[in-house]
Amino acid sequence: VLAAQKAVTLIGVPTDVGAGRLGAAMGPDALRVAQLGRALARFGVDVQDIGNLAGPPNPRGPRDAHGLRNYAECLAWNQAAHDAVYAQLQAGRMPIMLGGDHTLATGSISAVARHCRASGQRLRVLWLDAHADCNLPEISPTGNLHGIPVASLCGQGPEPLAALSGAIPAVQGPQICQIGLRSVDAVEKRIIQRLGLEVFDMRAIDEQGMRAVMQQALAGLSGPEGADVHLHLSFDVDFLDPEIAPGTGTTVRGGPNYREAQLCMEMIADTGRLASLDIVELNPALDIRNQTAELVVDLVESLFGKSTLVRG
Ligand code: HAR
Ligand code: MN
Ligand code: MN
Ligand code: MN
Repeated sequence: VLAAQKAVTLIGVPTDVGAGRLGAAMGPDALRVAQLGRALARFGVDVQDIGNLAGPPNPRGPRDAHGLRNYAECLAWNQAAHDAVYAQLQAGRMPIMLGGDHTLATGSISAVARHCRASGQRLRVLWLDAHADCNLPEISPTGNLHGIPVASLCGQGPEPLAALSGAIPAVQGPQICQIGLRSVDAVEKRIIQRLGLEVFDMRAIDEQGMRAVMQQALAGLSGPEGADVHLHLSFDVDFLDPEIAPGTGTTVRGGPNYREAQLCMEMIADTGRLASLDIVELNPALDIRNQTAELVVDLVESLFGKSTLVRG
């Protein structure tokens, strides 16, 4: 196994309160039906599935005074995700959060940031997504909280969410590397610059290829120089091209194909630093015979070291 951890805990967080359409709440069970746990166990990983966290239902509310929908419910789910992810990290296990919409990365990555602060590790976040997710409440075109987690983590936006890790900001912009972007709102382009995010959009992948992009994204992680790095992967399923991954709520055409996505995962595995993972925005209501969940399981196998040949 090439992940930093041989003991993994699956944490289901069944909610879509941060999304514009219903269905991501069924994501955790779709991943279980696709046998995620069993796939990891085949690599000798000790897998524990602690089931689903509990939280409020989706009120499908209007935009509030700050421009956000379902803020109180989002905060409750994120607090629950934070607490569960932090408990697993403290127990020395690798949390895999099964979302749920991408708002939940605020909770999970806040927990990882807290853990890194306590243990003196350096945190690096890889954010695979079609979207930048760095909107601010007032300027969000939709009011959906899954459009703002990167801003929250970088200390922008609504205070209780931004403060979940116990320090503001939880993460510095340059610690976050976004890959696969192809739908960025006009104001987000400025925020990306202001926060100092490292971004490889689809044009970078087209021009340089996935291999060169991942070499840059993962620079300094392998070997002794990266020994104290905790690598977190936040995997939004809409990163993938909709032709291969239709089961997600905000598809954008022109994403990585199957081979590119596999290479991306294989190169992350090769670093040996992966220590926590979010799988978010899987929407079984929009999927075809669970194919997107099955593809995600296939990709996670690569993330844990599945390869065609003995390498290295
Ligand atoms: N940028 C848009 C917004 O803020 C769309 C966000 C898309 N949703 C996601 N996030 N799936 O990655 O609403
Ligand atoms: Mn996202
Ligand atoms: Mn997205
Ligand atoms: Mn760690």
